[in-house]
Amino acid sequence: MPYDAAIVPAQLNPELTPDLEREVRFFMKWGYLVVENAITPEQVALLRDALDETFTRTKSQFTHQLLEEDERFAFLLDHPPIFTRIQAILGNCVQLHSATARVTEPGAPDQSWHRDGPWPVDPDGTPYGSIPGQINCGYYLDELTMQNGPIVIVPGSQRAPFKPPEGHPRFPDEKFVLAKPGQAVLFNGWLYHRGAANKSDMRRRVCLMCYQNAWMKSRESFDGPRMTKLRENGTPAQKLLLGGVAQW
Ligand SMILES: O=C(O)CCC(=O)C(=O)O
Repeated sequence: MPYDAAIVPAQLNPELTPDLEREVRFFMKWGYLVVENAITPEQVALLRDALDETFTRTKSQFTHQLLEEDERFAFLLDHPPIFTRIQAILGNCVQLHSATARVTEPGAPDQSWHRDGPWPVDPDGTPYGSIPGQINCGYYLDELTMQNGPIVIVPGSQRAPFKPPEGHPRFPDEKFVLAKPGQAVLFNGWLYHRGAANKSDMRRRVCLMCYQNAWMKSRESFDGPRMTKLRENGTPAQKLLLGGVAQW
């Protein structure tokens, strides 16, 4: 399958500022990073409107292929405050795994602990050095509280060479991330995580943009009209993100 070789980055790693280096170190140690001012109040309002309209249409807890649903989601693909950090951690060869919105209704129960990928983990990687690289970015559009169900994580668990337990038992060092609209929560797909029960009387809305090494398989095909157009006419990074190198 031919692909445009010009969309393949010339270097694997970008140059990092000292601040970015510090954030990368934090992420590598703990498996998550809360990014302040990731989106503006105007962008929060725009995403809320777009997601509310999408949810009215689909009536579905999950919206997959989110970027096809509404033009207002499009900027999330390579939104600089996040994409810069994704590239700082994963390198320049990055592909989108999926773009999803999740609307958690009042009364929704606790999610079980899970990892997003099926691949086993070894903290040492393989002799070659490979470790599956996938980072999810949650833009929480409602302030997370202990009532509406924060995302719960076990910092450092991305390196555990065993699966999380079934259900949602407590971990002594679990952390309830009380994210605010405007912040974004980056988390390693192999971090033990779960959304807590929504005991409030309001919906809890999140857009999840999931990135990975460009050589991993994506969940979504990005073959709807909006993304097909962008893969043909976008920047080299956008083309790569949307699976511009499908096979080689
Ligand atoms: O709802 C959340 O905060 C986490 C979502 C999640 O882990 C998932 O959809 O797999």
